[in-house]
Amino acid sequence: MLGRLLKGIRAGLAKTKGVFTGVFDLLRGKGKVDQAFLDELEKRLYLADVGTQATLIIVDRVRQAFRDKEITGEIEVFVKAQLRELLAAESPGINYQTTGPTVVMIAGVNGSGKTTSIAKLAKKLQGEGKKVLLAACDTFRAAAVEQLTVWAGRIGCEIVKQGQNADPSAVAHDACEKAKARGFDVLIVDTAGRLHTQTHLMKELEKIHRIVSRQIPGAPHEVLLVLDATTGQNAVTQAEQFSKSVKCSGIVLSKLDGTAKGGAVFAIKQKLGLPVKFVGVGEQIEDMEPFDPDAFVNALFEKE
Ligand SMILES: Nc1nc2c(ncn2[C@@H]2O[C@H](COP(=O)(O)OP(=O)(O)OP(=O)(O)O)[C@@H](O)[C@H]2O)c(=O)[nH]1
Ligand SMILES: [Mg+2]
Repeated sequence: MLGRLLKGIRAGLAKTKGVFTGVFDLLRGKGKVDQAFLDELEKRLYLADVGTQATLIIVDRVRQAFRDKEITGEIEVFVKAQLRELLAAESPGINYQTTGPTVVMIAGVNGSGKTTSIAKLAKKLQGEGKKVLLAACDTFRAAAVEQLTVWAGRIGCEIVKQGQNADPSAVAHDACEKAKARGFDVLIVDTAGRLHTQTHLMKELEKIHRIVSRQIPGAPHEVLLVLDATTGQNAVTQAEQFSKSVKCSGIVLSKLDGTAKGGAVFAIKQKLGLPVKFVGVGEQIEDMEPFDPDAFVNALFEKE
């Protein structure tokens, strides 16, 4: 299991790994842990997009543990452990309900990878034996319903939809009814891309949330924010702004395959306290991995 996981993340992280080479070259070098070394470590972690806060924490801990000591293999082990610890999540994966459908709501800005991530997630859950229903609540963008319908057809998944410009909350309502009546295990709700500044669209998101919570106790059980990893630190800012309107439970970090900015997972976790739950590593249906901090950090530090 871990082997397969590592393989997917490894491939997806090829570019980010390149940036992290700077960090582990330093840790595998010779000399002393002096101020020059610590400054260099700070610079290289920062360049790897780890983010200011997470970088300062790591450098400070290295300073406390190794100041004036020789650089040995121990320091690499230490830094890896620190990186893992920064990413550790209390609730990895989906928070499944034992009774009634588990509702997973997906949100994010335009083009971040929401719909693709939904298809990937649905396929993964089906593979785990779950009965999955999709709700096409992006009625705003032309062809959005069609796009989700095509995915549903490909993976053999049922979908609740209405036409373009229908009220997304009405679609969500119908989907909840169907999920309950027909014993679906998981309902995944697609939503239109939006910016936090688009007040009416943010209100609409809140309304979908409200409707779902009225229909099914405790729902939505997950609100996953899909962030495009290629936007690096902007993804962090985006998440910060989004979280002000809807309470998110985790992140899906998409497009990790196309970027050297995968280090942003550290900044996201540090700044927002939101766990990355899944990562997207390509455009194909199988290109999604549950996020595993150990596998992630190991993949970053692996030699070619
Ligand atoms: N390389 C790569 N491309 C991805 C990944 N996830 C999504 N994409 C691509 O990103 C583009 C946008 O994906 P969508 O899933 O349509 O994004 P969305 O957030 O639903 O977009 P809107 O509904 O328009 O807001 C598509 O071309 C996807 O194939 C990923 O993990 N890796
Ligand atoms: Mg979409």
